[in-house]
Amino acid sequence: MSTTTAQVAPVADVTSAATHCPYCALQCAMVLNPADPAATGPVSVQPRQFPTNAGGLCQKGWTSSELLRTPDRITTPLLRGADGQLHPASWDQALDTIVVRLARLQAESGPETVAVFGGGGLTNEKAYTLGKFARTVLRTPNIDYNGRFCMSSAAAATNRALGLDRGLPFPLTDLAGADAVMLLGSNLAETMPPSVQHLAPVRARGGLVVMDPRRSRTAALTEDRQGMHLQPVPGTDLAVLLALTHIVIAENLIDSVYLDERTSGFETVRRSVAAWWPERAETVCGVPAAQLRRVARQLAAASPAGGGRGAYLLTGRGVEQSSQGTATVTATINLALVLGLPGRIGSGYGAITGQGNGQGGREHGQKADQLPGYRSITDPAARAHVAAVWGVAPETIPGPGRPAVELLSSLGRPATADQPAGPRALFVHGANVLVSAPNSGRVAGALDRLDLLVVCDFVPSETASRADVVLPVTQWAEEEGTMTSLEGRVIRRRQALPAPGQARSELWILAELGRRLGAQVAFATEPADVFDELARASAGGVADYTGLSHARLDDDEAASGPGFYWPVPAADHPGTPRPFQDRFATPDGRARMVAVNHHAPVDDVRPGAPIYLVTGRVLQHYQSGAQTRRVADLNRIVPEPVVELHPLLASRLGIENGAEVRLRSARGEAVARARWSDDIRPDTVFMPFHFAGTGSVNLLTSDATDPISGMPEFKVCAVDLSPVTDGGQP
Ligand SMILES: Nc1nc2c(c(=O)[nH]1)N[C@H]1C(S)=C(S)[C@@H](COP(=O)(O)OP(=O)(O)OC[C@H]3O[C@@H](n4cnc5c(=O)[nH]c(N)nc54)[C@H](O)[C@@H]3O)O[C@H]1N2
Ligand SMILES: Nc1nc2c(c(=O)[nH]1)N[C@H]1C(S)=C(S)[C@@H](COP(=O)(O)OP(=O)(O)OC[C@H]3O[C@@H](n4cnc5c(=O)[nH]c(N)nc54)[C@H](O)[C@@H]3O)O[C@H]1N2
Ligand code: SF4
Ligand SMILES: [Mo]
Repeated sequence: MSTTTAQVAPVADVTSAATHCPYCALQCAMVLNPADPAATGPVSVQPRQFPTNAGGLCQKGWTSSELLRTPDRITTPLLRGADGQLHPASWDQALDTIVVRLARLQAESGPETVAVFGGGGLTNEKAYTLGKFARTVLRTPNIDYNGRFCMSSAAAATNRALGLDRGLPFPLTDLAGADAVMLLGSNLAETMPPSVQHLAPVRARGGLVVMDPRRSRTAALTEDRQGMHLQPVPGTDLAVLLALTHIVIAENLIDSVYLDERTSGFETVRRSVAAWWPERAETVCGVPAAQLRRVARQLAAASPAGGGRGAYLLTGRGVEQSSQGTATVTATINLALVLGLPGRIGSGYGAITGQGNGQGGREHGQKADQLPGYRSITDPAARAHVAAVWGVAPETIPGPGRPAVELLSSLGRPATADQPAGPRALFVHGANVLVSAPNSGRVAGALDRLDLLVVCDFVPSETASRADVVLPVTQWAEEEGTMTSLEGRVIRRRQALPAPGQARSELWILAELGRRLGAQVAFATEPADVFDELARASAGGVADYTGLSHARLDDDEAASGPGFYWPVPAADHPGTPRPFQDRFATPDGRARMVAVNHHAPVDDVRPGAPIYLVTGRVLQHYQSGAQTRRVADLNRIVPEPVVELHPLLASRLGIENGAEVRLRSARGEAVARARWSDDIRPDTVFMPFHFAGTGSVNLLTSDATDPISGMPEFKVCAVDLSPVTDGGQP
């Protein structure tokens, strides 16, 4: 046990900071001006010019600084006492408690008994340190993160097809030049509002195509100038894509020169889509064959081979959060390849990354199967490289751990004939799994089985409120670091004010825990130093940051411009806005086409559960809502969960507009207020996942996962609905 007392860092007075929004991957640029840096006054937020947001912010960005002063901000460590309540404690008490209990659990059950759950909101520096901490101090393979819920299907498909997963392998501003942009299961108008301005020229040309079972705000944007909204049966996007590819091939709209020069596997894909003629696909997905033909022809006309200005296919969570998410993204890439789009200026395929550092979060080693630099943890050369940076022997680095859903369900589970015991302790850094994980009733049971739950957060999220130890951390405006945006652009997060009370950076917490646990490995705590180390660890990897440092990023921004696109393999390298121009990142440089086929959702509609439930987001709230439910302006606009349903369905079920509805699935029940809307298919209801308690939609969702990516099927499951009568009883 430690004998030194944790020192509280001196408070620096900071005034104005040019930084980026704390929330989504668009990473809109803003300037923060604290009225009174050391005390509790308000902090003003002003947008600043940056290519992706072009001076815009959404409501969440404008109100982001309110959370810095939230009344229930956690400002001291908290320990659960004998009375079952959380009580303030000193850092020494909190860290020593963790160390003593971890040592006992690991002595009893081995190193793997400790698990770590990270987040795509952590800076690159924190994500890197967390992965290093798990592998070198805890020596556990069991680390994964909420990006598994977000980007894992797109990542798996893109890595397989193109050899490298950088969400958008082109600047976002490139979209404006295209004749067609097809958004598949993405609602940009609510999830990244300032990005929509880049689509304006495309819309003016009638080139916006949106595929969504709802007429979302984004789908509505197609109506001004003959764009198109495809409204498939939930979970059938793959059938749509197979049909579109069928049409492009059958009508000889393919780019044969490109297919010959830049791809492999076309023949197998051609055969695999042969049976997906549009009339057959229509019976599966409900999209009229004529509309499928129109879209295929429009995309082909927009493509370089068709003589157009270019076309983009972009996927969002609507098509990816599926038990066939990897296959659906693969089919999207196949369609893009037959049209000759990827790797061409003005055309391409991209996945729209979600969380603030959803891109960097999947590069630096907090994913179960990865080491820093987007290296594979099973690759001996990658292990040797990273081991040398960490100063450990390669064989001491554990192998791959369990992906998120499996990790969560294994917590506290006793050993059985065919499964080892699950972890007994869990560290959570930057996720609120009790609200955001699928089948959350089961997650609650798993968290209850733990011997030790440690949560680092700055607000008492639902998950933190269940913890044995809560450690208070800094918020975005109180720390330095880097984020990697949806474009793969590495940018600087800058500190505007000191952290309140005893809140500390996770870099310090992990270093201090490492020290108290007797780590032989050194942990830097200055973000710029951590960055230099992660750059070395990334050297020669796919996501190569070798040529970057905080100083270079700062100089660049002062000079011209904002951040560098990875890979940046040398200090004089300008960065790589469009990595696939000359070749793909596969061994032979060709894009790999892989045949895929369609199957129904795992939890499909049936008697007793005849309605599709789809889930997603609304503009005002962010993710589990842990942050935005604490922002008064946002909570006033959207104070409670609402279930969107078509008036035809509502009247059949006797559900009034504004009445309470009970939803039931094979996993559980939830209650929400009905909102009639003819923007949704009459066989489908929509509910956002931003709320906790009885209004939490993840009580209903399925934890079936994609066999390749481990992505849960958040988007589609089967439910029944009934009006709530007499005070909550059905
Ligand atoms: N306001 C807000 N913005 C955010 C976030 C937030 O929580 N709130 N989170 C950020 C993060 S982490 C992410 S990942 C992104 C997500 O950004 P998006 O992917 O744009 O968001 P979602 O609302 O999850 O899903 C998009 C659409 O998918 C549709 N959908 C549902 N099922 C299906 C289906 O079977 N097929 C098709 N084609 N579409 C379907 C939904 O109706 C929804 O309109 O947003 C980021 N931005
Ligand atoms: N039904 C349904 N469920 C979904 C989805 C869906 O579309 N439908 N989408 C999924 C997706 S795409 C995502 S990304 C996940 C997101 O799910 P979560 O990651 O659980 O969502 P957040 O609310 O962002 O949780 C982040 C938590 O970390 C805290 N935090 C923020 N920054 C830091 C930091 O730097 N350090 C620490 N220690 N804590 C920090 C916040 O206060 C908050 O409590 O949800 C998934 N769940
Ligand atoms: S779009 Fe995303 S990054 Fe921009 S202000 Fe809104 S939440 Fe912040
Ligand atoms: Mo996400």
